[in-house]
Amino acid sequence: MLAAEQRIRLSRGDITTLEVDAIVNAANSSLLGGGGVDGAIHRAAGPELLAECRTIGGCPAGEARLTRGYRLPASYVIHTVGPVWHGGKAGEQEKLRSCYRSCLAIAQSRNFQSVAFPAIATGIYGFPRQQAAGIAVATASSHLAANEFPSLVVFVCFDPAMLETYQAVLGRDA
Ligand code: AR6
Repeated sequence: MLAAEQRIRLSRGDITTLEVDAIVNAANSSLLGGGGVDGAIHRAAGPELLAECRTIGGCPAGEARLTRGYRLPASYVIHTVGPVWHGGKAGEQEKLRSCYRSCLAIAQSRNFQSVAFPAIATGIYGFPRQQAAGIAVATASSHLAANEFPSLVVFVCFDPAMLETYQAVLGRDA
């Protein structure tokens, strides 16, 4: 097993194009779709994804739920619900940590090799980017140090500024 650091990769672009075992969706608690990455994932996966999401009955912030990937190149989607940013004194950091932990626990329990994450909560939900990237990397590193799966975590950055933020947090380029 590679060291935790070597099992983290950065990628720039659209998460819906990635051929991984699972991509993570930054959903809302209804799990019935929305804007941002959630909208892109539902568009690319097709209406079967929404149909499966309807059977789940929602998901509280900080937790995660698994569905199939349908028309996506990824086999599965792990839907998680980030915290809405209210200034940082309402438990937002712990909720975001819990999102990453919950998704990674599903990946471990299903023996997934590769899981790709968007920057959960940093768009419409307004979580500060640098703090969110720090939580993402720290939570993934501690999971990877203690677990065999996933073998690889990919952090997908939708824009160049987000890529720079993750590069700074990781102290390397890719
Ligand atoms: N691939 C990768 N990253 C993306 C993509 C994409 N195709 N599209 C956007 N991002 P957001 P949130 C980045 O707003 O803040 C939805 O309506 C984006 O640049 O998608 O958790 C849900 O239904 C940002 O860095 O999610 C919820 O109501 C990151 O993904 C709400 O938005 C997350 O931005 C969730 O808000």
